[in-house]
Amino acid sequence: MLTLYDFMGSGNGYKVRLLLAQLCLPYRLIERDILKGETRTPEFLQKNPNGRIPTLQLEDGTYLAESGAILWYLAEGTAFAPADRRARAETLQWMFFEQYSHEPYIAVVRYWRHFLTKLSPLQELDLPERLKKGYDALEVMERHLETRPFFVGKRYGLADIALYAYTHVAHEGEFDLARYPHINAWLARVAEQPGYVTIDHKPT
Ligand SMILES: N[C@@H](CCC(=O)N[C@@H](CS)C(=O)NCC(=O)O)C(=O)O
Repeated sequence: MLTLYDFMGSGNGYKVRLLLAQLCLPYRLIERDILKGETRTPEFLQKNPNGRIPTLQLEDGTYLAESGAILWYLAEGTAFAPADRRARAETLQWMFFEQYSHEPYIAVVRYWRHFLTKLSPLQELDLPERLKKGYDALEVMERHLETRPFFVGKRYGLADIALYAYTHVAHEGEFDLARYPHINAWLARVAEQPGYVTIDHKPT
């Protein structure tokens, strides 16, 4: 059986838990508290030398890290990963966008404001720029969704899962999503997908 190492508040981990639920794949969840450094222990670093969740242990005992890589591994050959060359590349385009232009701002600001009791002076200094870049990413998404139901083609898939995870909790970083009608309509469409689970979902 698959084993997922995860922290329940994590959007990166939620991407994997959401897809696992939608694929109806059974798995074992092992929680690691990132606030207590539990992904930085020698034991965990043997599984993922980068010291981060999500980390998935496959049936053969090997480990796979990085939410995007795990999503592709699990979705290969299913309707969540397109078969068409152009659509596969577009899916990657949005997943790289999420990792470089979205997550470092929207997820990091949410982490600071939602999980930490106090920001460090450096974080306080960095906050306005992170907020600006987070809103830049939301603008790009809003424009793309003006004319489309989902990020790639007409179908819900990996790009939506990757971008949904931190966008739907962006308000926990005090991002104001009210000004993005197309993003809000897309968030609602994602939440209507078969097998959808919320960010606090654990396997039974
Ligand atoms: N690019 C990675 C990011 C993973 C990541 O940043 N994980 C965070 C939680 S969301 C973590 O494990 N932090 C604990 C630490 O760095 O010690 C992914 O997409 O999986």
